[in-house]
Amino acid sequence: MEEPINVFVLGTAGCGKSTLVAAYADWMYRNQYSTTLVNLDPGVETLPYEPDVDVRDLFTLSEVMEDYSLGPNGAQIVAADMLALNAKKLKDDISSKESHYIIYDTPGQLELFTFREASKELMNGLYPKRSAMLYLIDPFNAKTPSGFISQLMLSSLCKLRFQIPSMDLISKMDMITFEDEERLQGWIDHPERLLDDTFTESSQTGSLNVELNIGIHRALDEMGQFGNIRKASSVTQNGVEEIYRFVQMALGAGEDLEKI
Ligand SMILES: Nc1nc2c(ncn2[C@@H]2O[C@H](COP(=O)(O)OP(=O)(O)O)[C@@H](O)[C@H]2O)c(=O)[nH]1
Ligand SMILES: [Mg+2]
Repeated sequence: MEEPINVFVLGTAGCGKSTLVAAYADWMYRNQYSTTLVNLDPGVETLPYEPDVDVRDLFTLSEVMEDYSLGPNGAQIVAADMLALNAKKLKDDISSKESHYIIYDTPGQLELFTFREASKELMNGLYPKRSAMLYLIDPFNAKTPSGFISQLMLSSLCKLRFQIPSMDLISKMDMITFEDEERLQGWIDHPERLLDDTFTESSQTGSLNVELNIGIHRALDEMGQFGNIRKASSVTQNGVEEIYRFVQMALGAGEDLEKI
């Protein structure tokens, strides 16, 4: 069997990863594409979908806390490393499902997944050549220019770390006001407006660092960060089909998967 397509959903805590996995899976099922859902978050209590492969069957965060006498922060670091050590086991479980499409829900703490070597090892131990990622931007963390820029920079760091095709997606679109949506779209369509607003925002704090603002803006622009931002809602499912199209194109998988 050809290697399956793998989609990793990344983003800061609470940005809507697990909910998007549920919405995406729902869309896939309705279109009769076979899909395997993988939960990589050992600390999550309840999920809005039924995982087919679940890291919590191997270990949970509370077990790690107890076994190693650690608090939640220390346990999360150990858990991130344990995830990589279990890459082979996870891959065996995933491949036993014989699905063409795998969606991964990643741990709540983005920095643990992105900045530790273990996560790269995990990804490399799975299907690195057939993997893409979705970086979710929580619109409530992107209300100010510096908030939005921070999200774009985190997304760039994820791209730098994993070096796989990536799509930025503003989540929870059904929750934001028309004004907030207009402002965000204005920044996406006219990045120079974002730079102007950054100056206004920083000057209000009395510590305007012109070089820093211009340098970061230029770097994001040169990386093409502004040209590739989409919007979605897991409640209305608007934007979900676009994710599927993006992944198919990005991984050279053609227009459509085989139906079940
Ligand atoms: N209205 C609405 N709520 C959402 C959406 N996506 C996530 N949420 C809510 O945001 C909260 C955090 O979502 P969750 O998926 O657990 O975030 P995670 O920590 O990134 O996995 C939950 O209360 C979700 O119900 C969305 O598209 N629309
Ligand atoms: Mg989650």
